[in-house]
Amino acid sequence: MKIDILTLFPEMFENIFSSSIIKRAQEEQKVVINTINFRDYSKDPHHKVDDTPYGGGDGMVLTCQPIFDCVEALKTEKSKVILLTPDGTKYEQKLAYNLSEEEHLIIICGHYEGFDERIRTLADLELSIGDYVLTGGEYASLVIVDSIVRLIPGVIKESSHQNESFNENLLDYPNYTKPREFRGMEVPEVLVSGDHKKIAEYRKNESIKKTQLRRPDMTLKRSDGYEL
Ligand code: 6GU
Repeated sequence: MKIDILTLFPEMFENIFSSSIIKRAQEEQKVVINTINFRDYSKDPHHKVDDTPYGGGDGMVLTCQPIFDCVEALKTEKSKVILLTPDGTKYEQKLAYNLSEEEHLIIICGHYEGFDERIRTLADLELSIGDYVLTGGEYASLVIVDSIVRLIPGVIKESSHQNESFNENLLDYPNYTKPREFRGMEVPEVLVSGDHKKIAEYRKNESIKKTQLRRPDMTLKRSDGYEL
């Protein structure tokens, strides 16, 4: 998979993409991630990328030309163009799975007070990561890229995905490791019983209980009729 991120602040990505699992995924050629400063595509003599809003008001608005030229330079028939904006569709795990199967993602990070509305016509998908306002799409793109890259086959052990939160619209079950007792807190007996059927049952029940308690909204989304 190739991911091109259009941003005015490529330096914001450097440390994160050269650490941990994302670093390894790139080293193992599971993903190629480029950050592209769309200011380099500005035809303005001063490389301007924004201007004052028509109709007046505070702040500056990203202009069409640099972003259109940049996307058009990178795009092929196989590309999916994603625009990051607080008014986009809310990003969720299911979409992370779908996007992890794409060949080429072009991700546009909005910034400043906003962007020219016509930039939306470039996008196949407009995404937000939640109901709060960030200073720019850079943070959102880091979240989205991380959640996609970890799902690319071979990046992390496939079995790690089986029981994680949001699969089957359930939150993850509780995990314990050694020691068996810590400051009076004991590991549940069933987990040391060696009875794999009982353990699986316990984990499923704990997942269901936790989901009902913490995320009753998720219980509305189950498609299998499974009652929580
Ligand atoms: Cl994608 N961008 C910005 N600026 N703020 C956000 C967001 C995106 N998602 C949630 N808040």
